Amino acid sequence: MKKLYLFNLLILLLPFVSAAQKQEGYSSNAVLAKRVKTLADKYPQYVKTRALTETSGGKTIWMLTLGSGKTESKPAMAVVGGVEGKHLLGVELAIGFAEKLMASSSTDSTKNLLETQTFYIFPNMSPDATEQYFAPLKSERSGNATPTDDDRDGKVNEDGFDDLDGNGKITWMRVKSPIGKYKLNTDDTRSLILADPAKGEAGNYLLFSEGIDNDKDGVFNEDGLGGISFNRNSSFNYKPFGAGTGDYAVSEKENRALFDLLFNSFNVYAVMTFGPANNLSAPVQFNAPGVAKRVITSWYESDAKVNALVSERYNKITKTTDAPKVTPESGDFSSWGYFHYGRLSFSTPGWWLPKTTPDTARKEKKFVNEDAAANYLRWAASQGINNTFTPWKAVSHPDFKGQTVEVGGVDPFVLINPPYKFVDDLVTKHTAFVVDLAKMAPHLEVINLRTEKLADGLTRLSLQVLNTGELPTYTSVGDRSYFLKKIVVKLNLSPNQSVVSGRKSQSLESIAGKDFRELSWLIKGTGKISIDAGSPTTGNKSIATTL
Ligand SMILES: [Ca+2]
Ligand SMILES: [Ca+2]
Ligand SMILES: [Ca+2]
Ligand SMILES: [Ca+2]
Repeated sequence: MKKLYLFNLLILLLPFVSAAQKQEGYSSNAVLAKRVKTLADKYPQYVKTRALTETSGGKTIWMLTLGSGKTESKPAMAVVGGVEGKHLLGVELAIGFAEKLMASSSTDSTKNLLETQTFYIFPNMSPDATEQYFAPLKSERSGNATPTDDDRDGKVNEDGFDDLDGNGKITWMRVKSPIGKYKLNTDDTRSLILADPAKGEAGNYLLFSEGIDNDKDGVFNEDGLGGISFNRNSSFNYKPFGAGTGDYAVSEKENRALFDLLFNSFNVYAVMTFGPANNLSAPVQFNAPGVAKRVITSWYESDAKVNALVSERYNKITKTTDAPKVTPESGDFSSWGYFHYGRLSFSTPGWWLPKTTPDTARKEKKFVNEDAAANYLRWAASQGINNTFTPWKAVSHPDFKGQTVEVGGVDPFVLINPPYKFVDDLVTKHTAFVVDLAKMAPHLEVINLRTEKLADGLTRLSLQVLNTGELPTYTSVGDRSYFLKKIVVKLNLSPNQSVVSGRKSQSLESIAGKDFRELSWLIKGTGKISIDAGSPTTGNKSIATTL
């Protein structure tokens, strides 16, 4: 009798137990720390974790090293998430990659990958900012906790968002006004669009983020929480004095710590960023004047060709379409990865709002005015999502006495982060892509070693140094950088041998994917001779023969 009761109780509790074990949503810093620790505990032979640094807000920047044996002497890829604090998905794609790769670590192909390559994973570079998603007041934030005076009025954080309707999230505020530049979108009157004076349209709404002008300077929410953005503080195309850029490039601890680590990691052949920039759905375009300048602004032609090859794979594997065109913001991390770090640098947001088609069953018409909010609402309806829009509701507002002020609109975060139930599939696809990219890595082989006896005790020794990978041994932009090492080929001679022609030690210019270099020497003397070839991004090979 008692047994039966217990059994029934267990059956009743089961759904709750499994729900509690399942990952229910995006990860807070506490949950991310747990996921990092779980990986290190579960796969000690492959996973090493460390705190790279702490942000000004006291939050840990995690680093995971995946691989086996001497990880620092194998070709490596850096995988970086959370470069943009609003983009929670980027964190999931980076840590999710580590989890999926480890989950497959008993298969031969993953084992082989982990024996030959290293992955440096930085799942969240903006932990101060991403935490705003989990805060009692939910609002989009890019900056860390460094205090900034964004509007240079001598005061810090004096005018942040204000939750006027008390719903725990910062949405939008519209004010009826004849000087307003916005009008209701006739395709969906829940959204507002800019009126087009060229078409004789007049605006009748002012549109702001939700809040009051706390410091009465006439501007709304111009300087709130959120200091310096990781993705605007890099040295390439750095623009000082902008909101969130910092006083100088790489002023922030997290930027500095990551850049120092990467500059010291000569073995990194590619940087994979999960962030706003996107050169994977469509590759960068080579632009000749852009590489003729002293400070180059275009990818080199050969590197752009590699980008095109990688982009082709990305589209094939992830099957994503309709990606919007994005211009990287100034000081962004992914551009730094190419222009200043000199590596192949790839980036994708991983998800974007699909282009919707009208649902005729719902009597929807084709949009006349393209608008992200209207498109989102149509897409959300098709997905059965009906809790991410706050209906516009009048509030009394101290800065607009006697005017109609309404608060409402689309929730923060939802335009760039999909519902969490989509995340697992996105992680699976992007993990498959990153693994494929790793398989394209430069890889060195020394082949066709031949010896030919000549007169006077001389031997001609020749061989080919082959790059079996599809990526080059280093980039064209890397030629301008100290931080990329060339392949060095070195002869180890026996005591009675000498090199008559050819160099005992030489470095090789970049070898393109599937390409090779032919080398030959004239050697005097007999006995054993060995040749070492290698570089940090390609791995090393040794080959020996007897003359
Ligand atoms: Ca200020
Ligand atoms: Ca609100
Ligand atoms: Ca203000
Ligand atoms: Ca405010």
